[in-house]
Amino acid sequence: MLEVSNNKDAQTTLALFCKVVDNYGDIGICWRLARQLAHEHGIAVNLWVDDLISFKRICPEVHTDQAEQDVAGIKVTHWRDQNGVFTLNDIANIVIEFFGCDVPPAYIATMAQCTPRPLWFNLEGLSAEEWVEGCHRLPSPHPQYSLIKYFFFPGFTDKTGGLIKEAQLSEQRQQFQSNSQAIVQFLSRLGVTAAEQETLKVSLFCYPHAPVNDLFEAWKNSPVAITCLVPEGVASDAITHFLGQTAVAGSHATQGALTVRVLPFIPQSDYDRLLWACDLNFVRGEDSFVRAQWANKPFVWHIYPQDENLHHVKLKAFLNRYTAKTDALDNLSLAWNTASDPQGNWADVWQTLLTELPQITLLSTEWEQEMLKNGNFSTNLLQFATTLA
Ligand code: TRH
Repeated sequence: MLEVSNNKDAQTTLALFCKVVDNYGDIGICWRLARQLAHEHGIAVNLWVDDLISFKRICPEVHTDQAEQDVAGIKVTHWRDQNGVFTLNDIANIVIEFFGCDVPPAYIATMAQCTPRPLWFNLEGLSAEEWVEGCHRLPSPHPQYSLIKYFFFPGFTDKTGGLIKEAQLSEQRQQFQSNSQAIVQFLSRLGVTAAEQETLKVSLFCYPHAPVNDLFEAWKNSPVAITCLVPEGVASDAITHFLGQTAVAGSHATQGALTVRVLPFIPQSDYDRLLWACDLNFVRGEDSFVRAQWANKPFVWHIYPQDENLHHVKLKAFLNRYTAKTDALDNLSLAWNTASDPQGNWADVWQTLLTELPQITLLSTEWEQEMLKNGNFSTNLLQFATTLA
């Protein structure tokens, strides 16, 4: 047990504050971390989240009308505003704010009255850029109180916090991937037909501005049949255009070598299985991007867009580090993020990548082993916390 309270027998408590800026990545990461801290480290976790509707999309057990609820052994508090009155008993031993999301002022003021002081971390976004190593674990003293907040960065090297990965994940993935019946049952449950399951299966999760139409044109002329599985709500305009009807779960159409099938938006654990079941995954943001790396399948990342194309710098920083790739994967990744112009050569880029998919799949296993050498994000965080306690 992490000893950060006066009472050595007490269970360590942790408050994780999450504001959903947009989409599902903020709550997706926090929910994953909350579960791991509770289930693997025996910590009493209180997840504060401002948007229960987004949370419910990835975790259907969530009730959107409850101020407090228990979900999978984690206390979930609907974080409605910055007000609130807190006593010393309300304050957790460890406080994590996701992405500088501003813990309520009264909570911070009460933290400052605790003995010992809670350990306070700001959980930062994932980037492969060099500067991350220099900022990881940096202290930031509070201007008013005797409190220090530490920046903690996920990352791809041993000078960062590493990546979030559950202890049993590789084993679960291997069991699933080696059980063809389990894969058939899973895909059938999502409505994927037996014939579609025989084709090259590609999952598609991207932002609306991705050049989906260009890729679909290349796929229509692909030498192998492709089934593109796209959760409802993703790239809806492009999917509707292809289908010739509104893109709702269950709708599908075939043009040339390409079948596009719209899936329901699935719970987070099923999304992992989808990545494991497909031959190639298009992922985005941060959490699905990391999960694709644990799927041991080739993937193409659609990075979250930033002003002045800053995201292109981040994309290239990752591609420079990433070893499970070929030139064709680099080319498609850059074109997919409009960081390069394939000048009408989408078909060439695709066909080269297609022949290299088996090689990239093998390299993905090596990448996973490399990343595991950096340790696990939650364990690294708790080890760092122990040094501060
Ligand atoms: O949804 P994202 O684009 O999220 C984020 C946010 O935009 C955030 O503000 C930004 O900081 C970050 O990207 C970079 O992509 P992400 O991170 O991949 O999160 C998606 C989550 O949704 C992930 O936990 C997987 C989950 N998911 C499901 O549970 N079911 C599904 O069907 C799909 C497609 C995803």
